[in-house]
Amino acid sequence: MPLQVSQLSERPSWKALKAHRSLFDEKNIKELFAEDPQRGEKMNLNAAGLFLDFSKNRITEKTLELLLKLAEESGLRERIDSMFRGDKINISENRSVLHVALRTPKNEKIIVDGEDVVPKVHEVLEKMASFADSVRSGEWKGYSGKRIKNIINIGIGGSDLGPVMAYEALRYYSERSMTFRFVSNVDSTDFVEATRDLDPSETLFIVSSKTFGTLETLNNAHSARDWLVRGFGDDQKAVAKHFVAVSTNAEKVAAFGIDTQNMFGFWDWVGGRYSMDSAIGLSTMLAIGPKHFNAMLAGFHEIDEHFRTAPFEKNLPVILGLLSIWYNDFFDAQTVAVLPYDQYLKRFPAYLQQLTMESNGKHVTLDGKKVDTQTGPIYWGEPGTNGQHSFYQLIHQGTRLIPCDFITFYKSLNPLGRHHDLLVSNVFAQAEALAFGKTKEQVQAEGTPDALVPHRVFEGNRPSNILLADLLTPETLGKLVALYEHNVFTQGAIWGIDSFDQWGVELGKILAQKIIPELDGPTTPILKHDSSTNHLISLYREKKISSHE
Ligand code: G6Q
Repeated sequence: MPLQVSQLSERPSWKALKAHRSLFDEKNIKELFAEDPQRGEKMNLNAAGLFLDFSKNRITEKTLELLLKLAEESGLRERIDSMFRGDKINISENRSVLHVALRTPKNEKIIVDGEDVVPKVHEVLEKMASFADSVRSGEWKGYSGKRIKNIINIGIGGSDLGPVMAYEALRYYSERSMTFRFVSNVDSTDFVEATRDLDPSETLFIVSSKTFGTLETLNNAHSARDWLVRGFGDDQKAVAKHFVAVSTNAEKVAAFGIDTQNMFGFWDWVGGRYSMDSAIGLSTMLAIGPKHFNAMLAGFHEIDEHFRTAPFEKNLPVILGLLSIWYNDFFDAQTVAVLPYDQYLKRFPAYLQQLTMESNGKHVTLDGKKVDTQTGPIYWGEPGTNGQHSFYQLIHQGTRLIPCDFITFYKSLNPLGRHHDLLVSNVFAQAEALAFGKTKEQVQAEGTPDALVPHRVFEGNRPSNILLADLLTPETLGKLVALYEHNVFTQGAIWGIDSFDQWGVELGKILAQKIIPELDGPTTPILKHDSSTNHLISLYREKKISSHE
């Protein structure tokens, strides 16, 4: 039986890990490699087409054993089974957490509230595919009979980051005769810049919003409708051919004026940040076509099955999750850097920021008690090699510990001369330098003047993982995303938190609603905020009025 979730620091394995951690005050990664010459060949995993080298970590076999024990004591197995069974594990919203159902093959069943959800998933996928085919082939025409050339996804947070990331990641496979843009920010600049060079008669908007009540998305959607209708001489009938919606809320979609025939649904058991493979991925399917989209789903499913069935010691997401816990909770590492060495993955760190930090940025356990350990680390990163010429300095020689995940591929989608070898050599070199550093003796041997030696010493002992796959395909992208989804799940299960709610986002949505009329109302409002907020509101009104005079 798992212990009470609030007693994490009391678990025997946690205490044992705490004691075991002192070993690494004396022993660094270099010494660990010296002790076992085969370490680099042993500490890796190869599953579902992904290869993970985790040998350059501050761990021994004993560490792994204790971390795996922690996973067991924390009831991880039971939590995984609960998720796949469709139990309502998002307890603060009383919802199932079933993004895994979005990629479940047709012949399998997942029952939620007495109903098999798998046929519903495939029904929507088929509707998306026939729509995508008709737009891509030119069969679906705009109101004036022109072919649709531009797709604009309007959404924010989970209804934007996944689609943007996937479009960028899979651009190689995209229909190059079409233009794809993403509008998310309520800052009008976002919408204006996205549409400034487009012809409304060739443009299709996808309004993506789970709730269809999000301020940013609805405002952008209204501006989009005005822009479109203006382009058709104020003919409102044009909307039907140029707007589709992705939502769980048919009523609000209809109220906005989009025919629910042109709506693609999903369900409350799909969290926003876990929705890029639901109908929220409609822009992705329009870009890459149904066949590639299905390959992406197959990639997701392969990792789902691996996560569900592989023993923990061979389970990629479990090992990655445990390593994060190790540094976050036992070494006070506050962040994890994700460093994709593939230009197409340039938005992957931004996508992961939401996935990881919205999921595990929690301060109470499932039973509502304050956590007694640290929870979610800060995820951040940039594609390589660019980061090497900026922030890597701090990772190499700063005072903070920043575990890194390097991601790269054996092959390039755009082979060109020596570029790919140079790219990959940088991954290997960075990880090597981080782990092994450069000693005082090595620096001196290079003839460095004494005064400069300390500046040129690299302590090393900086941990990293290297994740390798064959080629960035839709299938591989699905695998990578599922890998991090379940890594996040593993961490959340150990901390005993609800990784699937987001009350912090909800608060922001409510607070802004209160201030809007105070900024744009015709009469001076009576302000009842703190003195700073009151002053800022008054100042803004004053400047706004004076700039209009
Ligand atoms: C994700 C969050 C959040 C959400 C956005 C958009 O998990 O819930 O980022 O996706 O706030 O919400 P809508 O899709 O409802 O517009």
